[in-house]
Amino acid sequence: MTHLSTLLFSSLVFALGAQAATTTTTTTIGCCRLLEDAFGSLVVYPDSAQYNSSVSSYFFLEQRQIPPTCIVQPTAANEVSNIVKTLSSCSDVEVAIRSGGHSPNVGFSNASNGITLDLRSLNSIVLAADGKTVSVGTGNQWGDVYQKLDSLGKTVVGARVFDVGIGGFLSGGGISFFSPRDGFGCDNVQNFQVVLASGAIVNANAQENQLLFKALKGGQNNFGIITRFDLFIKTTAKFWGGAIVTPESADAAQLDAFTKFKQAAYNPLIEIEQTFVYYGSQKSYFVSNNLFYLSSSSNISALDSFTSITPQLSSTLRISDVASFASEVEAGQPINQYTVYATTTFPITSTNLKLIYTLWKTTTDQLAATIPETISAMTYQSIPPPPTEGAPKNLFPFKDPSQTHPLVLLLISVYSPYEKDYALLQQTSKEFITAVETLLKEPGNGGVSPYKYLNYAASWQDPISGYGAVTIKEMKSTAAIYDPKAFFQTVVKGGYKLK
Ligand SMILES: Cc1cc2nc3c(=O)[nH]c(=O)nc-3n(C[C@H](O)[C@H](O)[C@H](O)COP(=O)(O)OP(=O)(O)OC[C@H]3O[C@@H](n4cnc5c(N)ncnc54)[C@H](O)[C@@H]3O)c2cc1C
Ligand SMILES: *C1O[C@H](CO)[C@@H](O)[C@H](O)[C@H]1NC(C)=O
Ligand SMILES: *[C@@H]1O[C@H](CO)[C@@H](O)[C@H](O)[C@H]1NC(C)=O
Ligand SMILES: *[C@@H]1O[C@H](CO)[C@@H](O)[C@H](O)[C@H]1NC(C)=O
Repeated sequence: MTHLSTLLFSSLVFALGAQAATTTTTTTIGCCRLLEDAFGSLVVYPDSAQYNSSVSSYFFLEQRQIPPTCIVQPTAANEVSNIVKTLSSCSDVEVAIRSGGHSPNVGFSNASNGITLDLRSLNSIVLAADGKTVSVGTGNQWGDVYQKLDSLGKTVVGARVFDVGIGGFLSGGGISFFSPRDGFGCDNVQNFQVVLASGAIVNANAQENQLLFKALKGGQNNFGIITRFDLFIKTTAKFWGGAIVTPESADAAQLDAFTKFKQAAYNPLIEIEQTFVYYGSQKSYFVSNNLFYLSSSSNISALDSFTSITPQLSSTLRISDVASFASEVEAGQPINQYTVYATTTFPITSTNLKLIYTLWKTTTDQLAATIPETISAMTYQSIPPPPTEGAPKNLFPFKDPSQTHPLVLLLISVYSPYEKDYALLQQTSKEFITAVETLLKEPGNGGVSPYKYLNYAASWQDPISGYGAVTIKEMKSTAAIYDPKAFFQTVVKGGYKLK
């Protein structure tokens, strides 16, 4: 449609829509005009600079492709509330909720031909007077929060990558440098400020709206729009960490080190991401270990099995702060790529990491034969321990630390600079996870946990099913209380749905 005909068409619909505003508006552009009538310049359309900058700020190319009809950019919770009320007077409209835009899953935080609520202007960061919590708008990037707190010797349990958003990360779980000690990011939320489908703005915490409080820790966008997170502040000194890169020749030693690390007594001060990676542009395999030890002294001995592996191509191990580490991890991420993330979880055995690695190399060699520029990465890390006895619960199926400590969280990510390869990336990730789970189910290989980390899951996976039947039943009754018309499960189509 040309710009002119869009304008003519929309002013016609606007005239009709305005007349019929008390009933329903049946087109997306009509709904955009209703919003514009109420919120003016917060509503932006294709071809404007604000619209372009919102679309191009999605981290992955597949989320930038087909544009929404309009994007609404609220700056405060009461605007979000009024926007939700207006949206409920529109029918047949698809709505997307977007914070940091880091989901790789197409349509999870955008609505092609729909209306995207871009929450990035909800970006205040306010320290409570008592110094115990910090109120963080969902639109911030974690790095902004770290920069504010580092200089005070304080921090929060957020992403390990500077530019990841608050909203998706915390509503899906959230794994931080501090997670081996402090649990998931969502377990360190004191209060969620939430806009419900009715437009009501409520608080969910250990005293108020307790069912909603639990449901938001892993339920992502099924219950409401979280506008603000009040996060418990942790005191932290600078700590030891960084990345060591080794060549393919060290792969066996690396697998051995991670196996020993998982089989040793649990140490809540150690956080490790061990990533096997292939760069098509260099036709080379590497291992990159992100190693962190939460102590301001350089405790080399606890991580000796990793730091002594040679040859090292590079090492950035040092004492530093959260913002510096998060910037470093961000710089290591491939950018401007079509990407699929997929995941599984399993208990360690003496041999299973090695067996999975062999499958991954075969998969990667095959992918590189079709997409020479591909990047393929597989990361092993740990599942954060569950909340301690008596603390508020999350939705995840773990009761005590003995259930999480042996678990390995596997993330595979496959990349191409070309849209034409996206279907192959999906197929490759699916075949790989299926092969890994088949292998793990063979006698002696450890088995597979039903838990799949929602923030790493592919669109073809179903992480909510891993929470278990009892929890899902509870989530459904919570949704029936807080969103009786199931706005967040039907109008907000993107994401893993309870239905
Ligand atoms: C480069 C990179 C690094 C990463 N690093 C980490 C890491 O260290 N640890 C980790 O655990 N994960 C990490 N992840 C995964 C990350 O947690 C998820 O991608 C997460 O969903 C990103 O949140 P976002 O707000 O940026 O995403 P978005 O794409 O904006 O949102 C993701 C989903 O959450 C929903 N949502 C967003 N905001 C709200 C809200 N306010 N209320 C209700 N629903 C909402 C959206 O509708 C969407 O379905 C990383 C991802 C990338 C791409
Ligand atoms: C949004 O999601 C749709 C699927 O609903 C997808 O086809 C499209 O590429 C995405 N568009 C944008 C602008 O992110
Ligand atoms: C917005 O992006 C479109 C498509 O890339 C481009 O044609 C247009 O000039 C851009 N407009 C502005 C104002 O940046
Ligand atoms: C160093 O590591 C050892 C072995 O893991 C541990 O016992 C000790 O407490 C650590 N010291 C510091 C300062 O963290």
